[in-house]
Amino acid sequence: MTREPYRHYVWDSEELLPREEIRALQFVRLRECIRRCANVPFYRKKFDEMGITPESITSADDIRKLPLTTKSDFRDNYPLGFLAVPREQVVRYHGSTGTTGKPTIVAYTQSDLNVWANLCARFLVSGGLKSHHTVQVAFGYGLFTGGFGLHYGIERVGAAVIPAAAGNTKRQLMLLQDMQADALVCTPSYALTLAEAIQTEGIDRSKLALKLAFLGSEPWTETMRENLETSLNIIGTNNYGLSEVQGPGVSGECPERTGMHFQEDHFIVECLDSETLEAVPEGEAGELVISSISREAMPILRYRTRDIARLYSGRCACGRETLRMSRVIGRSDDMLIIRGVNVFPSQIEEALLAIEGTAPHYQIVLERPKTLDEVKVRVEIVQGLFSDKMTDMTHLKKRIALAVHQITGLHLEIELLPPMTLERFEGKAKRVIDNRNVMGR
Ligand code: DLL
Repeated sequence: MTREPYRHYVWDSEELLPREEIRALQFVRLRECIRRCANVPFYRKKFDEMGITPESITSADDIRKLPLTTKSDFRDNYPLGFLAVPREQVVRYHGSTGTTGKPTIVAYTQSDLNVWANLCARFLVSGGLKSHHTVQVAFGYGLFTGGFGLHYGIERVGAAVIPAAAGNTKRQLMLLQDMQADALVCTPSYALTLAEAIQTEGIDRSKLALKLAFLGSEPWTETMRENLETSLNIIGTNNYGLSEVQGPGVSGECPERTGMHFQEDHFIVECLDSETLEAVPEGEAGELVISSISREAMPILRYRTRDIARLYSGRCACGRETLRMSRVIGRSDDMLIIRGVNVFPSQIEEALLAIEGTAPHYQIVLERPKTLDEVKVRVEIVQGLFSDKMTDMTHLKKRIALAVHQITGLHLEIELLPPMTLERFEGKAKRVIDNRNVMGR
């Protein structure tokens, strides 16, 4: 790929702040943030108990002295217990759909929306977006932050948005062809669904104008990226975010692709051991804990994301000196403990995709017929390779089992499926089917 000079991948000058200036800005913003948090009863109580005042914070490192916030704190303060401004200053609400019951509601002032659009513009530009591009957004528009977040970021860059919204794959394909979008925004698993549909519908790839894809909102692997880049003929960049601290725009990749740059002038990120809550050494996997230090409506301190990733420091060739995060290895709540071994679905994906002949469609099924957990990995075979010949399939199964063993250390049961057997996704993929609680009912 011939690449333009790095300045073409930078949206605003703050992105290139030297490290010391980032830390100085974080300190100033953190103090202001603590003042705002004092309007939130949950934090006020904690501050009183812990003796925290804005003046007791003397550097950005003092983030460690502050209380943690968890998903259940949001639940306990549903819907608007974390609001730090009078309700009349709120101009937008979003939320994340929890797996259990009520969503987590997040609120934004006009200034929060402005910052958000800017932060999305940053990762879009660092992934190659230009004002002359047309972008098809295939994320849900609604409480989910993906659709609206990316939408306003794209407009901020001056590119044109096609707000196609999630799903309706046939219509997505029609729009891609007719409107000649250069860029696509969706989850990696939906990009896969689209790539597959392009093939099955017999659409001539050269008739599409797609060049870029901004993919995020769920874990995916490097092999999945290679797969999507080849099948869609795009450059796919990864971006990360979560509703509780804003939505998309928390971090995103630059052309170097050596991790996603944290937007550290607006967020302070830590990487902690989930058990001890101590910082892990740089480069080691831990839980990301994020504070949104510039938000007005809902400033959040040290939110335990449950996302497991690694953090790296050091100046990137792109000029940014912000911390970079690795791909999300998995969520601590998605971590499977199989016969005492910790496994993330992404590790199983990595193993499956390393084997030629497997399709990137798989499911991990957990069952507990008696007292022990049993795990089956169901994986689709690519068109043309699924064979009636027992020996071929047994051989393939063995190779997959070996690859899974090499990466996870576990011998798991593998089930091969004909193409197009498993469910396809419009938003975030659901890879783990946990039947353990329904067994024996
Ligand atoms: O998914 C925000 C978002 C929208 C990010 C669009 C990027 C693009 P939630 O629905 O609150 O918000 O889900 C947040 O999704 O804690 C991660 O577990 C996961 N996640 C988000 N981005 C990535 C990514 C949006 N690039 C949760 N890689 C987070 C892996 C991701 N996981």
